[in-house]
Amino acid sequence: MSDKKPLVTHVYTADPSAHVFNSTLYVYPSHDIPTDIQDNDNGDQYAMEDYHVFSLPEGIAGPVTDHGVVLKSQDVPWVGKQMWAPDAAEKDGKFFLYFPARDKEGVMRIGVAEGASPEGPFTPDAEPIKGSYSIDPACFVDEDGAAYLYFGGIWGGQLQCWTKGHFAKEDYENMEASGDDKPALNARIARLTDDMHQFAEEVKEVVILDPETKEPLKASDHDRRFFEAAWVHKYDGKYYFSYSTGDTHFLCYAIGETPYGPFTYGGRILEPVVGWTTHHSIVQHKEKWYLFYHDATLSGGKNHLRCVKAREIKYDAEGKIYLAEPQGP
Ligand code: FUB
Repeated sequence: MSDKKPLVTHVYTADPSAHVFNSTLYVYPSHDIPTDIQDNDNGDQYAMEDYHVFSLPEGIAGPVTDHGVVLKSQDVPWVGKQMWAPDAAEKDGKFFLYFPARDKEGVMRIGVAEGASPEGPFTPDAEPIKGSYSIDPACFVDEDGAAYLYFGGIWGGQLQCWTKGHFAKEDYENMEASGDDKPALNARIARLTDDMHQFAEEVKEVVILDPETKEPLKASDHDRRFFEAAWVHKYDGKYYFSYSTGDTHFLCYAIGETPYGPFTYGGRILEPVVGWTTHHSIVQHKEKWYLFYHDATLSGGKNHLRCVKAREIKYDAEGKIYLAEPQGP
């Protein structure tokens, strides 16, 4: 396991969202910080307060530049605590940072901040995106310019509290449905407005189908059901929705014909790494495709002190993803 070197070693980083902007490879990760808070299923130990941006002008084997703090919790009026996994997007020469955090009432929401450069800084909107909830925003801008925000995460990510159209605090303790007769909770998607600051439509569910039964994955299918860390990329005209299975610690993917899906389960990309969480992104840089991910090797296995890594992925003739070099022991 975890046979690659961390890309960044002077700070702890996690949840890497990688993009190529202006021909340069950038990574937008969470910035993990030490805390005395004990690990729990709430994720209270992930107590992050700001974001850095990193560039890799020569690709994953070259030097990494830290562009410093580009947004911090004190600058966002609605944020209470816990700035979790962010993502970035570019549209019409402007750059956008999407980020989740608990608001002052402890409810996870998603915010947006805008900047003139991929390296930040980013100026946040005063309020979270209207109608947003839960965690792990991932912005996909399609070839026609339409932009979509995917989001959601169960357990500490609170997605299980949003099945009734409002935040149902009483559903928090359940964490998720269980049983072979119930569908799994789904990630969410909404197209963004042209200015990238709001949802342009009602939030919809991202359904993952079993390739055999063509039915939505079941709640009891913890090896394959969505938990958190949504990511979408396009390869050979198809939309790939990838995600973490959380408590079973896999990174998986599913393939669809449109940004909305439904997506048919395709397989695993990465086996469990050192540390509880697994979270990733997939990006093409020059001729190659890369998986950015994290583990907790840099801190000797502390779940909340993680490090970002990258490795090449390939596609077989059927479009199935595999690691260019198999994951080591
Ligand atoms: O980094 C905090 C949380 O841990 C992220 O939002 C999840 O995806 C998991 O990696």
